[in-house]
Formats: sequence, C-alpha cells, structure tokens
Amino acid sequence: MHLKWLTLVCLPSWPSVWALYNQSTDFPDQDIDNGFALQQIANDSLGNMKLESLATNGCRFEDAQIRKEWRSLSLAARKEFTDAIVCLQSLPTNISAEEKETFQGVQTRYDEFVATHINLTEHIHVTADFLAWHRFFLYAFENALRFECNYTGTLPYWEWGLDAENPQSSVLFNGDPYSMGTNGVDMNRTSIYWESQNMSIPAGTGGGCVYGGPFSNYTVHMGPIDAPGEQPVQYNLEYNPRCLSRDVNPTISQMSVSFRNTTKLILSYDTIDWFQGVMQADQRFTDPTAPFSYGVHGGGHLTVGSVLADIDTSPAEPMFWLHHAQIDRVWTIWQGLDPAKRRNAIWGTSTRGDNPPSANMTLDDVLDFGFISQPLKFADLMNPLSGPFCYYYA
Ligand SMILES: [Cu+2]
Repeated sequence: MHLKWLTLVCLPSWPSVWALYNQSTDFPDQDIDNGFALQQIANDSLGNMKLESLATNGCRFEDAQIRKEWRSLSLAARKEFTDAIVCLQSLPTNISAEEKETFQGVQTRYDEFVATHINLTEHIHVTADFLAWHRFFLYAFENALRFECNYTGTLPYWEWGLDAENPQSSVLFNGDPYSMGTNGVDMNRTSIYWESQNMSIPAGTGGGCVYGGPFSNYTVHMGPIDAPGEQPVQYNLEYNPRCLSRDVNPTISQMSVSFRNTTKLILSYDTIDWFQGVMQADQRFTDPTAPFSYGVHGGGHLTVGSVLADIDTSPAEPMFWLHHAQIDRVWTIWQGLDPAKRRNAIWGTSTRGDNPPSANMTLDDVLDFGFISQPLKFADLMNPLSGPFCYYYA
C-alpha cells in the first residue's frame, strides 16, 4: 500500500488531469450516458484520420476495410463470422512435433492464437506495447478467418455501452444461430474469490458451460491460468480440455463499461501513460479518491467472465475478438482526436506493470508474435491506416 502512494508522488500532477477532465462536460450528461457524445467524438476522430491519411504514405482511406458494431451486421453476416471461427477451431495446428512438446495444449489453428497470447502474457499487458500488440493480434486473426476460412467480412466490435445496463439480455448472448452463444448455466454464486488479485468480485448471472448457439460444442484446450474462482493448471500450456464457460456480469458492466466510462476515458486524458493506465486499471495510474475501477479493459473481460476473465487464456473465448476490437477502436478514436500528438505516443516498459523492472520501450523495438507472425516493428503498428493495416471503425 505504501509503495503505491510513493509512486504516485513521481507522476504528473493531479490538477492537470482534472483540468482536462472538465472539458468533457462540454457534452450534456444525457449525451454522455446515451452514447451520443461517444458517437460525436468518434466522428470527429475519423474526420481527422481521413485528413491525416492524405499526408501519410499509408493506404487510401477509400480503400480501407470498415469494422462495424455487431448489431450493424446482417444476421447472415453474423453467422458468417461465427462459422469462420468454428472453422478455425476445427483446422489442425501447423506447429511442429518439437514445438508440440512445449505447446502441449495446441490442437487446432485457433489454439495457436491462444497459446501465443498465453506465452507472451507478461510482455503484452500493462506494458508499452499492450495496445499495438493487440491491434496486430486482432488483424492477424481477421486475416486467418479470411484466408483460411473464406470469411468475407471484417472483425466486428462490441460497443459495451449498448449492453452495460443488462448484458445478460444482449442479442449477443441470446443463443440463436446469429448470436455469439448463450451465457453460461447459472451457478447461483454471489461472489467469487480471485486468488492472484487477492480479492472477491461480485459473481455474474451464469458461471457454467455455454449451452446454446454457435460455440456450444466448442472445447477450450488450455487454462485456466489466472481466472476468478478457478484452480489454475500446473503448466501454462498444458492440454486441459473443458467447456466454454461464461458468467455474464451486470454488476461489473454497469460500473466499468458504460458509455460514460468509455467517453470519460477518451476525453479525460491527454497523454498515453494515463489513457492506457486508466483503461487497464494500472495501479500506477489510479485515482486514490475515486471508487474502485476495473478499467474498460478489465471491465469488458469481467463482463463476460469465466474464460474471458482469465487474462492469459482469454482469446480462447470468441468474445475476446469483439471486446478487443472495441479496445482498439477506443484507442483509435483517442489517437485520431489529436493525431499530431498522439499517433506515435507510447509509454512504459516491456514487463507487466514494470514488474520485474525493464527498459522503456521505443518505437524501434521489434514485437514478438509467436506462432502468429514474423516479429514486427512497434512503429509500424500505430496507425490502422498504415503499416500492415488498412481499416477503420464505423
Ligand atoms: Cu491480451
């Protein structure tokens, strides 16, 4: 506890943060709560990105792929997306017999994404490259769906604000063939102890296996590693077949991923250290006077719960891609509001919460993508309309 206070002394002063925070009151409360303000700043940001794209040697804005919110997809497009995921979950893995000795849990091509994420977890969360690494990880997954499973669409995102009040009633989880599957079976729990965090969190409305929809026959092959209420496996990459479980959690979504949470995050912080720190509830950037927060990143993970709440294994839950597309969208909106200053802004080191301490990262660093890709230069992953990318969010 004392250590936390000591680190705060060295950080940018609080008054500068509050001054920015006040700018967000330019929108009436009602517009912040109903998503109008977020839509407005997303539009402003996209306008800036369009102008910026004329001056950079990235892709042409007119040629870019457009990622849309789940509910903006036709029913057929939703099913095409989940069909492509099921396809990737049934393709055999390409890894060698030798790699298989270490990556024991990897059975399918889909599992290569899960194992890569597990293996790199300590170097891609609460680090300088958290946002950029996940941006490319999503893009590689989207391409795998396209090129290996004939998917013709783009990665949908999940606007949490639309579901924050009542996520268990979301169309995402209604269990029909056009959904992402049901909630987990209700285990009637009230709270769950999370050992690594040394705290109890409120339980959600499920907790058991997903019983309907596209993923009810899907077997998760790895984990749990660091999930609330679960006994971790002995070895992070071991083969441990189990059902996909969910614990859709309105208590956490209401406090963490409302339109207000997201809008305030984007408008309150002008520097990347604070923006990414508050987004991830990094203890080095928590307001000691504010109520406890999971951040929108952890909040989205815990809103779906169970497998998605397990930081390491979370890509095994197909909702991971929709949740992280929204994380990437929120970063994209923030960057686009002031591209001159924010496009190449990074802060931090290469170890989780700088523990153990490591060197500050730079844009010349090369990021490891395990089975997913050749290593890539950090600098090339900062703009969705440049480097390997050519997409934006509508
Ligand atoms: Cu991650």
